[in-house]
Amino acid sequence: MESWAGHEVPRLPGRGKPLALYDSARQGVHPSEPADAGSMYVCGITPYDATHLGHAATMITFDLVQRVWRDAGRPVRYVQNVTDIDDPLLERAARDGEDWVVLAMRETALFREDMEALRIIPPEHYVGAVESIPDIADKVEVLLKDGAAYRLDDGTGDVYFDISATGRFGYESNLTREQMLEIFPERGGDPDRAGKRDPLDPLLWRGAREGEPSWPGGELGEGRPGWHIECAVIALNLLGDRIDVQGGGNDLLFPHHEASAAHAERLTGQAPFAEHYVHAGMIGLDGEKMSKSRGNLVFVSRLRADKVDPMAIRLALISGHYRSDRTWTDELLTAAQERLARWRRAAAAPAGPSGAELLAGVRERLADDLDTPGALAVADRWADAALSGATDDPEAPALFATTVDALLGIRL
Ligand code: 5CA
Ligand code: ZN
Repeated sequence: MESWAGHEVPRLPGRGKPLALYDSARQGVHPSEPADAGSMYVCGITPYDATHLGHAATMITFDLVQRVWRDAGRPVRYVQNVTDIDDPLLERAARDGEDWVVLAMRETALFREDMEALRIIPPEHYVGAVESIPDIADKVEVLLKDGAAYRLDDGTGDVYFDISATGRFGYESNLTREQMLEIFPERGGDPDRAGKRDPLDPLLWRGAREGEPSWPGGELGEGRPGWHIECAVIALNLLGDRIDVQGGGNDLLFPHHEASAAHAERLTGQAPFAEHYVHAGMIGLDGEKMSKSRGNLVFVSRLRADKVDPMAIRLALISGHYRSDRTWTDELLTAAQERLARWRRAAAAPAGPSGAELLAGVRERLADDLDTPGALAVADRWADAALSGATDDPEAPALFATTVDALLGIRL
């Protein structure tokens, strides 16, 4: 699938620090120092509605990972998916009397535009579920033959993964079985489906149904893939058996990332699938998670249509730490607009305090689990001093602009 257009990322003098990131599996901050290129897989949109600020915040988080890795001298291999076939897409298309393919194409096109406006560095591979179906079907067949999956004998052709197949199910989310059983049905799982070995076993392949799209699945028969196997297979095919970062919002901690890790680990015989499982906090509105199903959404495209500078949206979203669940408010946006204007004035000042110290400070904060509030505080201090007439370094305003462009994605 086509990705979006990138922007040039300016090079900074010297080299950034190695990135330490919080890993949900180990429940702590650990160095992420890929030996060669850093490999990252990020769970992308299910395109049944426009990009909202929650999606944007998650995409910005992983954009920062990419920027910090690059600045530390690591090339990056980055893959993102589009879940362009799944129940929510079909349900929305049916509700609106629209062709699901047209809906998916339109919303994916809008997402690309939003990503470009927000200056998100595009993934090397942007991959749809539909185009991956032959590969996914192959891998489901392997799991079936291997005894890690089973077909229900109710004539539907549905295939499930046996969560006991890796012997370590649960290590990624660190949830108790009770917690898993509670969350599973809220996030697309079907614990009560008759004939499953374990209520938590996730769907790998859904046999064809009347009135639903389906594709040839070889020995599996006609059908369509389950959600978790989609991400496992796309990541394995394009990034290899082990990846540095598996990313997404914290709504994917369980079951999505737990199940895709288990699928990948059983297929490769290696664990863990990802060195770091990185989860961005949920952006909410009026105290509730922003989600398509709740309908409490602020769309990036709406703000852009209202002539809000995408750089202010970006600044507002990174003013909180990526891991914390946080709320979008008008005040947050106003504060970001004011900060952006102040930074622009400071970048146009004739001189400022030491540019080298500013750069070192921003690098230091970002390398510490992407501490953007800390990085913004460093930049604010520099900007305030430049605006109060500090004259130490005439090169500093230019370096300030390059620093926030390269490391924070904020073009002044
Ligand atoms: N297609 C699947 C992932 S394979 C999916 O979750 N799609 S999504 O459209 O619901 O979300 C796209 C990305 O945005 C995911 O990484 C998800 O975790 C993240 N996300 C969804 N809602 C929010 C929110 N309110 N705040 C922050 N991130 C969010
Ligand atoms: Zn995913």
